[in-house]
Amino acid sequence: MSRYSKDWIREKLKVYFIMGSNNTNHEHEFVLTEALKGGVTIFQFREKGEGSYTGKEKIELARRWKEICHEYQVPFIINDDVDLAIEIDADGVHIGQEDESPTLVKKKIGDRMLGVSAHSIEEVKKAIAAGADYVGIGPIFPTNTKKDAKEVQGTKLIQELKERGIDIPIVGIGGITSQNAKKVMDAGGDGVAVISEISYGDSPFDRAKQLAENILV
Ligand code: 3NM
Repeated sequence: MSRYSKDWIREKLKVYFIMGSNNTNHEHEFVLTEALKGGVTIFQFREKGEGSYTGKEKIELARRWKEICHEYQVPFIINDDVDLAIEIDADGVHIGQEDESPTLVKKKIGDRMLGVSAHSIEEVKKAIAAGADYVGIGPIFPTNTKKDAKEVQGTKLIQELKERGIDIPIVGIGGITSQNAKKVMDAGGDGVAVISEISYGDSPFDRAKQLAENILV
């Protein structure tokens, strides 16, 4: 069981911002705060890759960013790092197919939220069986942010999940901008997850606001 209802999760997934300290040219806390002010509804801490923080510094950064998100009543999700999520009492964990098994992760995190990246009907079904609260489907459009992203799949899988009546909250990811976000929602997505659209904007506030406006219509 999760501490959150499906409806609550669907609401929160709408404007899903993901960032690590190396995903921006701005001062990173500024980006996070501006994005939250602009209308982000859930945040994922994805601290990985070149120049990212590790060890104590990573823990401190996560703790700080969680506090900031909570000032805006925005849930704080951690990518991959289950131990960190438990240590700082994050609201959830997001894992990929290469990470620990979702069943095991769900056991460890208890009633916190579990998100799983999935690229096929089978992977979605497995995630549901393991107790996932939502699935991330991508890459919807070409992305430069994730170097090992799978083949671009458009909104096909999202549509297929809806057609088959597979009932789990869905967030699309990969190359999403305020211009193309509506396509994800029209296909049946509950929300859009973005990194660069917000993190590299001249004004992360404007980018988040625009994204929220374009999908919340
Ligand atoms: N996961 P941007 S694509 C983190 O396909 C991530 O599962 C993906 O960054 C997947 O919004 C992606 O800058 C990168 O394209 C998203």
